[in-house]
Amino acid sequence: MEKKISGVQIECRHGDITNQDDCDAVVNAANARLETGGGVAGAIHRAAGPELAKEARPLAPIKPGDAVITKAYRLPNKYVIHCLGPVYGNDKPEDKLLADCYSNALNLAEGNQVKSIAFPAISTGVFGYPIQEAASVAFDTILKMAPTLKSVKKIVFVLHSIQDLEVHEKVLEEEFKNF
Ligand code: AR6
Repeated sequence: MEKKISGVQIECRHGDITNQDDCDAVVNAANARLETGGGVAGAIHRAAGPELAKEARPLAPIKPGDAVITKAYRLPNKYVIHCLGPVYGNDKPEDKLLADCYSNALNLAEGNQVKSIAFPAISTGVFGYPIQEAASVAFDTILKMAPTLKSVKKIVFVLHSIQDLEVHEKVLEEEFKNF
């Protein structure tokens, strides 16, 4: 599914965040130490190689809502933007902290002349954020920021399951009605 707002294309696709060769940057659903881990962080660090953890180490620890940028090494992208999402039910207010991840990631992308960026569904795995609520926070933040973006022209949501893809498509459709 693809939508356009203020010249910014927003796309939802099924896939793996490590295979997004049409995007300048990919976002990592990181841990505070910016180390490898499970889910997205494990996949990104495995695919990028050990240089990624080496560059990231001095940037850690990060707080929920923060984003930092590194090179992408063996990934087919220029940059990895590492975001620490909130742990649902623990880091509060979780909706603001999750929104901060998306806005801070997009601001870093803008500052580094990134034209296209791929996001996973931050916080919706190990961190337990309900998928539909998380999608609503993500799209609300992105649609509000779209008119201010100068460099970023394509934002892709990469969903690991068809079910998560369907939820995102439905929420994106709904959110578009509010803009
Ligand atoms: N590509 C795209 N999406 C994926 C992939 C992939 N390769 N693998 C999983 N997902 P998670 P979090 C989906 O747990 O909730 C890590 O261990 C997954 O189905 O990666 O922010 C870190 O070290 C889910 O919908 O991130 C942290 O400690 C979404 O990506 C912690 O988990 C996010 O799942 C971060 O937890």
